[in-house]
Amino acid sequence: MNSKVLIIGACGQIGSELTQRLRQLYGADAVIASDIRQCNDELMDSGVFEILDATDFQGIKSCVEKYNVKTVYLMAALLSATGEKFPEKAWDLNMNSLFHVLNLAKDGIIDKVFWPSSIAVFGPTTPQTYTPQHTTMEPTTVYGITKQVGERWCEYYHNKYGVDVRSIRYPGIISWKTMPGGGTTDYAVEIYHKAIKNGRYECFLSKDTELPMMFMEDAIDATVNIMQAESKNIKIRSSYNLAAISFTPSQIAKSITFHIPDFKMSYTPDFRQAIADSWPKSIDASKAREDWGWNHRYNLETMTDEMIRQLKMKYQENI
Ligand code: AKB
Repeated sequence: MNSKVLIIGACGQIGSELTQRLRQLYGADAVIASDIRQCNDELMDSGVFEILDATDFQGIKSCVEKYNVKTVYLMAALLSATGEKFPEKAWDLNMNSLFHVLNLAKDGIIDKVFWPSSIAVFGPTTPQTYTPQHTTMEPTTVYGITKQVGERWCEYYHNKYGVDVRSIRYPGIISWKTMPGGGTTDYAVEIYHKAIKNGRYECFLSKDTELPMMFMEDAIDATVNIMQAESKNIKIRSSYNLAAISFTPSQIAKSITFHIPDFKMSYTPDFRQAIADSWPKSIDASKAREDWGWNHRYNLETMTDEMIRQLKMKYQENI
């Protein structure tokens, strides 16, 4: 049986689009999608799907053996805002799922692992602009702590056991197919939906809160590129800084008014403001560029054009 790819957390914002891209690249039969719940019809109908709990080692191992899986993308995680509400659950899910997958690689059952880290590994003592790859990291969220610790474990498993694990520090990801869930950067997706449906949006961050962001197409390209790169080119085995664009809520609102002139934005910061304030405003991704040729394609304007175009069609279809 040919070797296969397994995506754990395939119903999430990134997992769902990654699954479809990998199915296009490697063939529908070669990519096993899994999640703790059923996904949308498009994903469920496009290839094999398994219900899988990312904290269940035996469940993951059985699925890997059943399909002769050699590469695992571990996309299941509790994000920053939800993690603050359920700290123990965030620790349990984010850490144990990683150990399970790293241990399968250590035991030679799988060959390759992708694990997403995040800009949440940084904290208030980190330089906020053009944040370097190697710098002070004192995360203040449970999610950030799990990602920081996870990075150390990835590097440890690579150095000690030769595990081929690859990772990138995703910024906020903006997409139109699947909603994000439980993150601090989610406002930058919600805003487009509300702009089209209601013509207004109440933002939970203040107007000048600048954060690193990226359009989904670029995030998927980065994920595929780092996984396809030759192993010798992956010189960082904790996680790579990744960057595309940075903007504030008022700047994204302005880009929307170009398409929807009457769009109105108001600001009512909540607990997520403190999380956003602890994160960088922009990121230095030069190591990813040097080592595996990272480059982004979308800026704020081209991303807004695409979001508005796609969401208008999507809402039109549902009328
Ligand atoms: C979040 O806001 O928690 C995530 C992230 C930046 O990792 N989108």
